[in-house]
Amino acid sequence: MSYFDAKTFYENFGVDTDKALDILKNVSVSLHCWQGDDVRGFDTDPSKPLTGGIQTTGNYPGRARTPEELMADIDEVLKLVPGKIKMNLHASYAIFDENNPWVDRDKLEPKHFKKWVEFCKERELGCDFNPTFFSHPKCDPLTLSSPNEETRKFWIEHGKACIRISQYLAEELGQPCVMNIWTGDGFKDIPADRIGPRVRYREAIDEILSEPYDIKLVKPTIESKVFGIGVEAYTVGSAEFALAYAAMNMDKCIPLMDNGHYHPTEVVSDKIPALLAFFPEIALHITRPIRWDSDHVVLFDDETKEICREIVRCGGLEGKVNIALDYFDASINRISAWVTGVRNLQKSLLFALLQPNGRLKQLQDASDFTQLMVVQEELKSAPFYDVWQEYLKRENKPFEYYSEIKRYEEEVLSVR
Ligand code: RNT
Ligand code: ZN
Repeated sequence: MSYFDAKTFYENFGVDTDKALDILKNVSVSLHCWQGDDVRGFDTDPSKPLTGGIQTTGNYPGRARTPEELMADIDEVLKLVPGKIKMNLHASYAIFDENNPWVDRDKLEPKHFKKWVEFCKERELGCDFNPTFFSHPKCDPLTLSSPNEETRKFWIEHGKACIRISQYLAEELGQPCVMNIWTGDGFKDIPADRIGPRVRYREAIDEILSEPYDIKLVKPTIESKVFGIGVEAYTVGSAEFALAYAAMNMDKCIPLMDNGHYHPTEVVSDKIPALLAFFPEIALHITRPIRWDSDHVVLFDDETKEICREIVRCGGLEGKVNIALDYFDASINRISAWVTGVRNLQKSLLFALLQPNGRLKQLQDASDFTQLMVVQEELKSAPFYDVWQEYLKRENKPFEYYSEIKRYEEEVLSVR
């Protein structure tokens, strides 16, 4: 089928494919820098294991080991993905050199991210940011919820430094910076005191957010989690904790949902409209959990499509939903992991934009559940692929991308 035929097909359902493509190309998707180097960063010993309940598995060759390598890899990704990309950095990706020697995380400054700003400016990208509360000797193992005054203070100072860096990124790049607060704080086994760490965590976030920032430029988000590896029994920043914090501090921050952070039968697609009934703005980490928060590459699968359908149906593309990717696979080519995930998210957004949402809502409101099922099922085999191809064509991106990734692997990654 040609794009013209596909367009006519969708028109019969009242869907304008050109309009969908125009919307899609302006949807900002935050690209997580940490897929390129297995969440190692540049500020700690890369031979030390990750902590905080997250893990990368696999040792596919070619991991980026320096800022230069990571930036080159991101450029390769940008060549192959359509749409509007925003960078997403962690504080652990600070760049140190002769003029700016290593400092610990509580002493980080905007200047340590100057090279990233230059990188983003040259490519006209915005940038999101994350304090890094894991994989560091000062995790005792707790960070912001630690009973140890000195530990907690260190991490609060880190959080405040990150607010200043986020404000700098937003001002320099002319786009708001979403700054996500996530800690892996928790316990391997049944704790004796569950409320103590949570009260300390609440107070620590209060202190971080007392650092001055312009809420139009810096958007702090609070990410919850159910459990992590080695932290199976108790997570300080649980779903109720994070949501309650965001709800009580709506003028200061936004809730963030990662779809790997819930019990396996819970779905974030259903939580999006629940939150948007109260919050003017929310944030998402889109990932693929297999049985747990395994952070597999995002696929064009049912839940990703459903998440995107809710984003579209709830008006999320009009500034209500901040979309970021969050996964890390070290067992396959990392560029391919990145590109495949971004493209699948874009595909899912396109799929959602090609639904006759107004008509489907009418059928639901008229209790015509028979026709609702029939129409939705028919649309699953609509000529979606032709519209996707047209999108790539308009965006000047290759349809087949594996051969380019293979070339880059042979010429660049395999000689690292
Ligand atoms: C971990 C959280 C968190 C991290 C990144 C690296 O479970 O999802 O968002 O993946 O900050
Ligand atoms: Zn996440």
